[in-house]
Amino acid sequence: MLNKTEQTQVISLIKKTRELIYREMRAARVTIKGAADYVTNVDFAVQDFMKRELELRFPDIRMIAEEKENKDLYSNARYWILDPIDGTTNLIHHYGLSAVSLALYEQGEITFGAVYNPFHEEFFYAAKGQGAYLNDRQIFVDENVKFSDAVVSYGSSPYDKSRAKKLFPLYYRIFMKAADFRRTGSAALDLCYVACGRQHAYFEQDLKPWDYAAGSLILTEAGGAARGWDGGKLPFLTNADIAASTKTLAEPLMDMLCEK
Ligand code: LIP
Repeated sequence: MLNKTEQTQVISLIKKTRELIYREMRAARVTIKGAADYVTNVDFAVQDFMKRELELRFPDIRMIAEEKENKDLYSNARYWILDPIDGTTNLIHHYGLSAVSLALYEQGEITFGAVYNPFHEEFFYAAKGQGAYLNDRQIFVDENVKFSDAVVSYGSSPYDKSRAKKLFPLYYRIFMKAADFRRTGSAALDLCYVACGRQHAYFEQDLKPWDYAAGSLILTEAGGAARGWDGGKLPFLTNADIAASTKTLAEPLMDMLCEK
């Protein structure tokens, strides 16, 4: 576990990416990794900065990150899990919903998570057992909402459109039972938006560890639930299908996701 001084150090480090992100965006260069899957010079600049600065302060903690090779991972080790820019497509189109997402993985669980959107100046963070915060104000899920009044967000797996044939009928079933949908394009922010009550549930398939690790701790520390579509614990070191919500909506959401 990070102590309070170490948490403050890491939060300050992540906030320093704001200037770097704005500077790099002025010379944005986009590389296509695959269908609807992009990486920019901003992603690489933030990853290089965070890797260098974290290694200086915490030399014994390896990093897992989106824009690097991650192999020989062990469940009993400690890792930083970094998405330098979650919501890269949004960044390319100046959409304003992109975030730096950093988690600390320790022996099978996430003990610290931070999600920073520099475009809205919103900094979400949580430490295990210490609550969840947005800009230093404690946050909680909006627990007293029934499914028919819920705002539900989802991920559309745009880089794997073979999933669409099965996913869209599922969206229809859930949409007909909820109040409305949202699609932000950032899993990390979706999880944080459920944590602070802007949304009440979120689901997406095949998310990478760096998409969901930090946001899942922020959500559970805000009183929510984040599990796999099979109802199991999240793995954190591998991809996962995420079902996230208030505790009240966890069962109805799971029932709809598992409906054949
Ligand atoms: C994004 C996720 C989002 C998903 C996008 C993309 P990235 O992460 O946060 O939920 O639907 O396809 O994977 O690639 O922008 O870091």
